[in-house]
Amino acid sequence: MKISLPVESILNTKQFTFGVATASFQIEGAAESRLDCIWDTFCATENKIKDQSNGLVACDHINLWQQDVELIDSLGVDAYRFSVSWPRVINRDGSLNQQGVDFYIGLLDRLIEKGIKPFVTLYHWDLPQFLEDEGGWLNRQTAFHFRDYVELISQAFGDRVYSYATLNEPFCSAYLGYEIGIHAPGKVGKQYGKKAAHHLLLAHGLAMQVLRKTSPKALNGIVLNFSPCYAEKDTAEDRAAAQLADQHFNQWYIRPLMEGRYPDIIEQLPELHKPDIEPGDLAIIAQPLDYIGINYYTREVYKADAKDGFANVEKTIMPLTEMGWEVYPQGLTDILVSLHQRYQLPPVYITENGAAMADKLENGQVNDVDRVAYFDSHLNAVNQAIEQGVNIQGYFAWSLMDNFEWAEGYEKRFGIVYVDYVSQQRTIKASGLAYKDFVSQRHDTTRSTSSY
Ligand code: IFM
Repeated sequence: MKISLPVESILNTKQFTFGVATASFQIEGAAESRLDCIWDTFCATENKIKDQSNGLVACDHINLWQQDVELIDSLGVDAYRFSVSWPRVINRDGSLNQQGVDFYIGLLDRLIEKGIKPFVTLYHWDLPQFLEDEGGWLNRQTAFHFRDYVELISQAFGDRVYSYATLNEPFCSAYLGYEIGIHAPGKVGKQYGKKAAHHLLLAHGLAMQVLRKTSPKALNGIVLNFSPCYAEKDTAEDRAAAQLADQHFNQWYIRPLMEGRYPDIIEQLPELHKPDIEPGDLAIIAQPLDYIGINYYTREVYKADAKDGFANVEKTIMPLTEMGWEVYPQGLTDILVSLHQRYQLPPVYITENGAAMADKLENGQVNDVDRVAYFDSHLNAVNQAIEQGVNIQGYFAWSLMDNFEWAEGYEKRFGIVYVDYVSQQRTIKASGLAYKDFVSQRHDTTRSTSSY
């Protein structure tokens, strides 16, 4: 099983960036050498994580990072997307923790030496616990603390970073973390979700203003996740339900960035559910972006519902991944094309795409053919979107290696590299080999080791 794209596809050239992605809390471990974050607290709370695990060791990347960089290099990819752990690089008083900063500088320098472009996410969900104790993302001040952290860390990194993303998937931080409570910090209530979302978006805008000054040469942007919304039946009621869900879960995050306003449904929200918007906030949020990162895994299907206006339809269409998510590559083309038609998008990077599968390590090999098929169909979906006019510049496989899958613990494996959590042995899966073969056969330009 191989990954194969039409011969003329830009994805077959080295003009298109291919990478692998991870996030700090999911791989780093070494929790004792940083401040606590909301995920440490969440993991320590009973019944929040399926296998009762935590991020104390994870993939031990803090100790094994040099071999992990060798691994990334061996895959032949152009770029590595990782996140900085905010609680690892700052002290309680907001000053920099030099030991934490040095870890990332070492990593950045090694990547640059290898000619691998560093794509750095500044917030991938690990909010310092002391800030949560002051209200977390429900407290407007957290946005300003984020701005200050971004200023210090981007100055410390100098010109080493190829691309910054301010936030990863603010929908997940706000909705999963502060509205339905299945992610840290586990708050539940419709009065919280959109307030948290607004402060996250404000944090993004403030950080963009900083990055323009501290890192003017980097590609600066944000990463959003999208699950395109489809109607169960082709009826006016179900179509309206799908559109409403889309406003809440997708457009709520992108429209303020692109147009400086929230979707019109804001007018119908009960006062209590509305975000606390101060004059000037939306102009800060709508800073110009050098790129937008789009994460895609699956679609959602909705039907009309008397109580909330829409209700999620349970997945019955096969195949499903181990997460219970439908494999639906057409959804990736659809969301890219519809966003392109609706907004003046900056260049797009697919910053995450991948699948959890029931991997088995047998005789030193993982034959994850279903994941190879997933990458093949989704890369072809990206190609389709490009053919329909979307300016897509790169693609990152989620994930470089199996890791801590949040509330699912270590039971769900997304890696193209298998991790044995007892020995910390890494084994490249068939999907990793297929990805490597695909990226290595591209033509036109060569991976450069020169500075950018
Ligand atoms: O593992 C996560 C990642 O941290 C954010 N995007 C979705 C992935 C799979 O659930």
